[in-house]
Amino acid sequence: MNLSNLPSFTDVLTRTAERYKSALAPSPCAHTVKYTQISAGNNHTCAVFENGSAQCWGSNFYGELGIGDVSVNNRPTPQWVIAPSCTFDIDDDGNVSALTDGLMIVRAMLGMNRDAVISGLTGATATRPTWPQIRAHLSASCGLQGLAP
Ligand SMILES: [Ca+2]
Repeated sequence: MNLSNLPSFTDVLTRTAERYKSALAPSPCAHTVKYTQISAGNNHTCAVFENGSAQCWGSNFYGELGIGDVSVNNRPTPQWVIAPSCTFDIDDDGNVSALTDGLMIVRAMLGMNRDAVISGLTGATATRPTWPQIRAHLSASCGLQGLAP
């Protein structure tokens, strides 16, 4: 075996450094849109793109990220914010009323549940006449997380 053909230790280090340099160096971002606004809370950050879409990352304990899911409390990578499709016709009876729909929202936000929220407030033609249906609507469509079961 001819040991004179082996690379020197310095050559090996130099080649190894060159090989991994590209992996360590930042590469240009592939996004074609840019952030226009960034807002940071204590444990989360949200950014708005110039097209109006938004991403948030960080703590999601209270649903801060707006991703419609609080099952994972921490999201270190940017998550697309789900645009709420909330209608204030909470019981879906075709009528938006502060005295019925608005009061149900207030009751739910105060921690009430079941009949304590809906009693006497759902319309006769409501397609969401029960607490589970209303709770699901408030949670999934309106982004109200942590409502009483
Ligand atoms: Ca209604």
